[in-house]
Amino acid sequence: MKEKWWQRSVVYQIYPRSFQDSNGDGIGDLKGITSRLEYVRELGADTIWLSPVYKSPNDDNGYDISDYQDIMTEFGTMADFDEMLEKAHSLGLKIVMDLVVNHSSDEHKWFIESRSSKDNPYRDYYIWREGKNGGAPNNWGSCFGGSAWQYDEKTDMYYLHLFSKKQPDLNWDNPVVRDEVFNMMDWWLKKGIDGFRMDVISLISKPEGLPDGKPGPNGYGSYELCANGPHVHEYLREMNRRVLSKYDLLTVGEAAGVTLEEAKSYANLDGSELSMVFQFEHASADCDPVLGRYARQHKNLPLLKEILSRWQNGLEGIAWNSLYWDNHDQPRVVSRYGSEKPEYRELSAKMLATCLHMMQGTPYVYQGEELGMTNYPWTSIDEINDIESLGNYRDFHAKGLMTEAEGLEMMRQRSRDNARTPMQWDDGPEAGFTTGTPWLPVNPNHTVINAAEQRTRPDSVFHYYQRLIALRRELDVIVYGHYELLEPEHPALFVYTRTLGDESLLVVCNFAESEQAYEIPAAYRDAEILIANYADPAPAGKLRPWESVVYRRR
Ligand code: TEU
Ligand code: CA
Repeated sequence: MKEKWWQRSVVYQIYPRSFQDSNGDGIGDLKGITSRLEYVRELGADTIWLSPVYKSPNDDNGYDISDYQDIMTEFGTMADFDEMLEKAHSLGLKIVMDLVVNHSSDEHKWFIESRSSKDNPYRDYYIWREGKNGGAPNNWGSCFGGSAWQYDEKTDMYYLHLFSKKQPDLNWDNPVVRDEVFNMMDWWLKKGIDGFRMDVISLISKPEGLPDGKPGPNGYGSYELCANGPHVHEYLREMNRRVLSKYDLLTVGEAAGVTLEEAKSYANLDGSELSMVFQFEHASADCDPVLGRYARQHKNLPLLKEILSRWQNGLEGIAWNSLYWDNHDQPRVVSRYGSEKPEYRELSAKMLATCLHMMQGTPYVYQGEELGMTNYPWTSIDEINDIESLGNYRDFHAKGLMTEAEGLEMMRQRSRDNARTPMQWDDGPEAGFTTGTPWLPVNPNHTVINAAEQRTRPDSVFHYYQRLIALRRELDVIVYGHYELLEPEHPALFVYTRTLGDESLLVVCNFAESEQAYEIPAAYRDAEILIANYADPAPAGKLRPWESVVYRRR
């Protein structure tokens, strides 16, 4: 099969609000991004995924869009966007835009029309239902806490919002909605962008009759039946036929609730739907079994290995994987699976990078991950801005399931704001992110973790990522090699091989702060070391804290 460009790519995700401010208002912007494109090039990523930059009242930081063909006031103008795109292309960087079309903002003109009367032509752009037994049409809870239904007095009906009440869900069963979305996508593609990351695309097709869901701890029912709903593949194939297939794009569907079987359709190599999906199984491997994501972390390495390995083996030759630890919704991986201790922070960041970047699929690096940035030391829930962790905390707190102290600990471990504190460019005031007051505080550790310092130090996390990215360009075995997990039950070691013809890699990662006894398989004893996170060669018979080594045999 002919290689698609995105099969060898490494994508760098930019969360514009927190990347680089250019005018001192404390909010990152397009001109700021343009000024930092060389940095992304230097790292070696070839594609940028840009979180939403569209017009938005910012109830959910741009994931609530009020005009899909305009730019958020705080981020600049369409001319700024065009300039950024042109410069990116001139540097050989592709730009993938976020596409948020499961819902719009309630301030979008479609919704303003829709809510104005029952017979408005835009009424069926959204999902309106009569109340039931004096309450909401069903028991679904919103992802951000509370009910998924908002009562609207004007027409005495409820509208559905799986996220905030300022994010009403679009009605994809209406063919006119699909026309609107596809035309808008085409408009951006004609501008020359290189693909889309599709926000919660797995949720666009709602189940027939909108049945009640299994009640969760907060008292609301789950809307899980919306995931991979009845027509989702039909709609994506239509999108593919009418829009995507006319261009050479990277498309990645954010697919909450996706299973391996479903992914074989979404991300099939036949190109009928999308290039790949973001699955959530491995990102949920450390969640609380009862309260879910917004509770204390429960690490379980054998489970994490089982999930990632199942996806590696399950999609091989059929569909394509995405690979990620961090994004704007996840806590920082160093704090999550590595160590924040000064003596181990960089070792663990490099080990985690090795473990992911040696797998099959397209790796995504989230801004600051390449520096080993960490979670923020929040001291009060009042400091949190993130609508999701706050909403979930409120529900649990109201039900007596979480004290305020537990809530604060949860925020430190899990809040999305850990990923959203400003990018740490240097050790100066506000880490070089802004000359004003940043919208979220800069992590005090920017005096030791910052890009300026790491760019000049050869053994930094930054340079380690740079090498991993370069290796993927050089070695087919990293792109295509068959994956096999070794030591599945080992509680601390993540060990696997990649094999392509006569060439093979052995990847050994120690996920613990303690030394682990380990004899490498005989076949690799004389193998060359491709990359390792300790300066001196791996000692025989053991792995040191957070050590990772990749052996190469030919
Ligand atoms: O995220 C969807 C989503 O389901 C996550 O918020 C989810 O709750 C969590 O990450 C996994 O358990 C997307 C965007 O990435 C997010 O920033 C938006 O807030 C959300 O959609 C709504 O647009
Ligand atoms: Ca700004």
